[in-house]
Amino acid sequence: MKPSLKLSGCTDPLLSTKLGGMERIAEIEAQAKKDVSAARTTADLREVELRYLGKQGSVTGLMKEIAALPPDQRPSFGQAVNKAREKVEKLVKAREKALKGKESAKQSEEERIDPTMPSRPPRVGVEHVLQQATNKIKKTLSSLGFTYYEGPELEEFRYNFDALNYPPNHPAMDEQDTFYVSDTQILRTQGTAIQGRVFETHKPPFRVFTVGRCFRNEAVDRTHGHTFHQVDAFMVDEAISMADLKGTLRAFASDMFGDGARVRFRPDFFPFVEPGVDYSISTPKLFDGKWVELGGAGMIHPNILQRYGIDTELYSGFAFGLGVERIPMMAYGIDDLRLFYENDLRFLEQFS
Ligand code: FA5
Repeated sequence: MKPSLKLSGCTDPLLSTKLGGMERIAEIEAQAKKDVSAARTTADLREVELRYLGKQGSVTGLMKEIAALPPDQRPSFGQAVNKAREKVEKLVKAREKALKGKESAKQSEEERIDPTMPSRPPRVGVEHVLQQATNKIKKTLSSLGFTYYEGPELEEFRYNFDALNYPPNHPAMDEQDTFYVSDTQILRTQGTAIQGRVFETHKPPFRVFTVGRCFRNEAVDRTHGHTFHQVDAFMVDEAISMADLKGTLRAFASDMFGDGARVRFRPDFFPFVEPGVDYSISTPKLFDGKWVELGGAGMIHPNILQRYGIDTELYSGFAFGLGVERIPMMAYGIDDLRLFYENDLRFLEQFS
């Protein structure tokens, strides 16, 4: 005799039919078979599995009903449900294997590497435009007989100011406010700070230059940075005059900007030179031929030479200090120095 079912607690609509228990088992099994083979992906299959074998699944629902049957019907109904469950489990497993095989074949195809493809060309970097300018400056000044000297960026106050003839508390220092690390150590404001170090260790004649970073407490704009670069050079020998300074800076301008570059000197004040000038250049091609100031220059103040025991009757010297950023700005018509520091490759790669 076929077991009949009470339908209490049953959530599956199939079970609420009037079918006999065994027929319903067969029906659920048949439906499961169809659903399993209709699953196209392992994710679909997981849903089907839950629908039949999950906590709320139809096969699980059948199991729950065993207890509600009269005791004599329980064994045969229970066995039939168990068999159905095993069958559905097997079907799911077999389908899972097939789907996984297909999916991994598809994945390997998608991720296939073709070792015969030509490799991407290596990306070759470009030397930073300020480094290029620095190299060119070094080459030019070396060819004019100057020796490269490196001073520290974290400089002693006395080399940056006292040794350069700044009287204590002189207002000229206000123009070069900087970052103080201690009362005696600062981030150097000017390349000229190397002078004292060279005078302490060298005897004239000499021609020396340095290129490096300088720092100032500055409101940043198109032509001013809090960090920037300067080239600073000086020469001490017998009977050096303004003519030597002008000739050197004219040669420097021609080398950096070509023969069409013009130079201009106008009186200016710096505590460490007398007389002092500012140095500007103009080229017909750029900035409509307008004058652009590159830096300051002058004859080294006798106070400085005497401070280091140099006979000022015999020796004299000139010095100049220029902004490095101004050189590529002038050469390439760049009107904002902040571009050098933004590290935008679209800008930097133009200078290869
Ligand atoms: C000086 O620094 C002097 N040491 C130059 C000098 C050396 C004069 C030897 C005489 C003898 P000045 O503060 O003007 O001078 O700076 C020189 C150049 O450095 C400027 O013309 C400019 O090109 C560059 N410069 C100065 N401050 C900045 C800044 N904040 N950002 C970018 N460039 C700067």
